[in-house]
Amino acid sequence: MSERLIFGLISLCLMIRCTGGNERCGASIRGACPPAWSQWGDKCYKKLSEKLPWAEAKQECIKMGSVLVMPQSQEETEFLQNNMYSRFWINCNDLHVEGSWMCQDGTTYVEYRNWKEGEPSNSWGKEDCAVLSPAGDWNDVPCENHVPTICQRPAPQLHF
Ligand SMILES: [Ca+2]
Ligand SMILES: [Ca+2]
Repeated sequence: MSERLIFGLISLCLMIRCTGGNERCGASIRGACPPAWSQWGDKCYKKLSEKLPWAEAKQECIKMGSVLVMPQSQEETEFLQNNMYSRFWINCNDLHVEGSWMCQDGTTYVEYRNWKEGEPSNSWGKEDCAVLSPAGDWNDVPCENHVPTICQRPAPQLHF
């Protein structure tokens, strides 16, 4: 049975149990992440066990019905560093136009930037993918580097 199906069945059971005006019940279900996913706010996160090149990392997340992580605040970054990895790929690249960085939360363009001083440096003319460094700020590195990966997906929203 797929993870999605199991989660769907759990949600359905909870939904049936929670009919009948139990308000606390409804509130506790909203935003629950699937098993093996960690929650922060309205997002769910999962780390991959393998270090991967950027394009493969992005693809692996899509295979799991998620996207490559794109933290948009210091608070979110701290949660990820404390609970997942201290260093990981983020969904930012300048592969299409050198120096023009595209950061995306799924398909939504993200304005937030947190480059380390002196970055992005495009060192040796071949740094087109962004890594969140242990200090919490960003650096551009070669996309073929093998780096830890975190995937994200929205927390399911169940309305009663
Ligand atoms: Ca570049
Ligand atoms: Ca760099």
